[in-house]
Amino acid sequence: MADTPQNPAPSSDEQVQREANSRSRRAFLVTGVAALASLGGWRWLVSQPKEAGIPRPLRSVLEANGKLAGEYFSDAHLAPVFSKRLVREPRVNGKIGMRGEFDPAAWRLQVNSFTDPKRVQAFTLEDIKALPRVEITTELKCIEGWSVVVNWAGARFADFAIKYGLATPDGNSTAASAEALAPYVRVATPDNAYYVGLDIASAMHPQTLLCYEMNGQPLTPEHGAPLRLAMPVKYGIKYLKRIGNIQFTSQRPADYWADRGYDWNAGH
Ligand SMILES: Nc1nc2c(c(=O)[nH]1)N[C@H]1C(S)=C(S)[C@@H](COP(=O)(O)O)O[C@H]1N2
Ligand SMILES: [Mo]
Repeated sequence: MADTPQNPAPSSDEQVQREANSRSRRAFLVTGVAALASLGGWRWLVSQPKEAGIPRPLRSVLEANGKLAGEYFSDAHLAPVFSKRLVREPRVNGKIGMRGEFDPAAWRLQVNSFTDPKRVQAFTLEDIKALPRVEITTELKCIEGWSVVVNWAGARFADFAIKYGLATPDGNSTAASAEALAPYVRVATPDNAYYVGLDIASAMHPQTLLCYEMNGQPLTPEHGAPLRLAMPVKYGIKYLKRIGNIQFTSQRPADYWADRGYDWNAGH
């Protein structure tokens, strides 16, 4: 989070609300869950017995993960989507972890193995771009009190984790049980100066993206090139720019702003 909020770029609330209401969140929910179901890794999950419409293993993982609980996939927890006509350029807000020397050409996304954190896999931007491209237009809300509608493009975090079997101890994307999934994810800048902690349900949420484009353009360095998080179910503090490292973990990871008194979940 940056310095003092200046020149906030508020979206027209009324217009935004109208757009939100004109869309069927239910339809979007179905699309999101169907997208998960189409991934081989989730096939076992959706075939499981359901409890209130949510496959039981996922529900138990969600419950084990605390207050977000089994309501997670209800429409109340899908962020509204908007028309692209409403997008604005967000100001550059927050430069923690982005100040040092940085060579985008040498950049790799490093992922520590869940079971053996010393084992690191490196991915290129091309690896991320090879995953299905997903575009969403949602509201970026900063905890400082401003918000702006932004169009994000990138890969679903879930597609990445599932394709490479990153969230399971055996590196297998078809986990035998949901309990085998890492309960948490830590994401940090290459210099580790900015870091966020995520529960696995938020990380695997269908609207959580590893983004390489913003408002139809490649990400600029100030907005987090080559890769940043966008997760519209959370406040902007979780939209970590310039991702360097991802770690699946069983311990709830530290979080830069939670360490400074903000809510660790930072949902809204
Ligand atoms: N590396 C890094 N990422 C960050 C921050 C930061 O200070 N450093 N600030 C966060 C905050 S508080 C917000 S609101 C958003 C703002 O994104 P933007 O600069 O693209 O508008 O980035 C988030 N990601
Ligand atoms: Mo923010």
